[in-house]
Amino acid sequence: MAKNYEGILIGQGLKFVVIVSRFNELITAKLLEGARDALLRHGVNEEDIDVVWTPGCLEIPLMAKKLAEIGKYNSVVCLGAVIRGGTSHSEYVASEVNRGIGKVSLDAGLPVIQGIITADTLEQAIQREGAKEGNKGFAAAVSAIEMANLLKALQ
Ligand code: INI
Repeated sequence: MAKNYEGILIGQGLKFVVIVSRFNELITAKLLEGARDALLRHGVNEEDIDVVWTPGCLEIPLMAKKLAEIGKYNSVVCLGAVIRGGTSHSEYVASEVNRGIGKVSLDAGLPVIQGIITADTLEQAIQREGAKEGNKGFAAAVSAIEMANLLKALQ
């Protein structure tokens, strides 16, 4: 019979770092709140959560790479907000940050979780940080716990 592997949603004993972008801080501060809430409510100890702020989303992949290399964390959670109406190079920012986070995760062999909101308008972004569509920071943190435990289960 096939054996199923799943990541449990118990965070006790796991260490996380949340990278959060200051750009669009109105939104990203709420994503951070959601991520912290999820980690704490799933049993992660307060002292096992580090938070690192970057100027914008574009700086997140490098920071994620450096933090993954330290070897201290079970997962890195990346939070940011790209609002298309914001500046002309928002498309570039969105695609680079997604590509970068994916690459860091594969290179490091560590769950580096993408919690970047992309939205056409500020209003749409607000929906995604807790108003109607749930908080993407919360969801990203839950994925981080699940993936960290799944990797442990497979080791
Ligand atoms: N950074 C973001 O986090 N979100 C954005 O929407 C955004 N836009 O649209 O420009 C943005 N730009 C800044 C970028 O991340 C860098 O911090 C900046 O280019 C300096 O490298």
